[in-house]
Amino acid sequence: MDVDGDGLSDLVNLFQSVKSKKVKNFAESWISQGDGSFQDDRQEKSVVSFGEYDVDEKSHFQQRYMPMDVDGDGLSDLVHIYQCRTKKQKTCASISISQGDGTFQRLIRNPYVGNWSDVDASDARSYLPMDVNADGLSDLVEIAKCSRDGKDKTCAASWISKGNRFSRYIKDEQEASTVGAWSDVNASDARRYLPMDVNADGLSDLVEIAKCSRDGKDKTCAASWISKGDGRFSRYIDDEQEASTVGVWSDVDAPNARRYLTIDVNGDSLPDLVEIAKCFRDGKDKTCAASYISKGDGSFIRYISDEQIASDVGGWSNVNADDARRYLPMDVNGDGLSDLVELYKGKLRVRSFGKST
Ligand SMILES: [Ca+2]
Ligand SMILES: [Ca+2]
Ligand SMILES: [Ca+2]
Ligand SMILES: [Ca+2]
Repeated sequence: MDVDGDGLSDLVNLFQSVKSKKVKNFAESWISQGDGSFQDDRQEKSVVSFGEYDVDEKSHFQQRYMPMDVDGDGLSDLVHIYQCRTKKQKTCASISISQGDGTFQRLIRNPYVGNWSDVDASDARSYLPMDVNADGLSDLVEIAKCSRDGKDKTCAASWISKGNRFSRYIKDEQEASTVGAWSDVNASDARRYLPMDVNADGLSDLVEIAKCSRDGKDKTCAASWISKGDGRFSRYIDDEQEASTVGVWSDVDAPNARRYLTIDVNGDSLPDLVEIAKCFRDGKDKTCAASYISKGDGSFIRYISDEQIASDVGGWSNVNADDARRYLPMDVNGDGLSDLVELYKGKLRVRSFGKST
């Protein structure tokens, strides 16, 4: 996220501290220097406090923060998603607007953005920050279990940013769009959704990453759900379009679970999919990145050829281990191409990725 609006992606560290039975949330900004390094150069201002909870209140570990530009000024704001205090059956979203100096101004209104489901429940809902109507204000898309024609499905409902609040598109009764079958969130075949503008029309779409079967083998498939600009999503071309294969399958809860990032690898302005998976190089376990290029029609193809060897992007650590490596796509040097930032054991390393030379 860009904290200070200089076009370089910065890092924000969110953490909690417990004191006298109170849990406090903090945000600490690390500003990108454009050379791959990050500096905590806001001194005492860099740590900002957000909300306070009783330690006994179950909801304190049920909350999430999302970086997104709610008011469209180019500075990433923070949205806090949590169980509403009074209406316990609802999910609330409170907005903290970035002031551009590493601090955030929390807005008073806490509008609800859908029903509540416990974060650790099998039908936990998730929220994705994305601009579904291309007005420059980042919206929230709620991914939740729904029922259609007697079957469990995954539905996406849009909550449109008005700059200082979110409102359900058109009206509360608008039916949420179906974006695939349902799989329990904590199941080994849980599906994941990535926001990305697949067809480059400025409206952010959804890519569904799910287990599929091809020639009798388990694979990972990517299916595109295109934003219509009115809060709805529809399957590219038609429901029969076959989802693209984007690697073999590994269980989502396995130590070698593969991860997917959206990065424009070939610089054609269409975001592509990068698969992060365990690989074996020179007798060692490594982390590899393989690219699947978006064709702009909802499909993805393996870069160059199936035989292309995936790039090694660092050592391997199990995904569910304490020292798990994390990879973040972000434009560190402002050249418009995403770089891959590897976070591990308190260290940080930047690898340039894609077509930049
Ligand atoms: Ca903003
Ligand atoms: Ca929007
Ligand atoms: Ca689009
Ligand atoms: Ca591309």
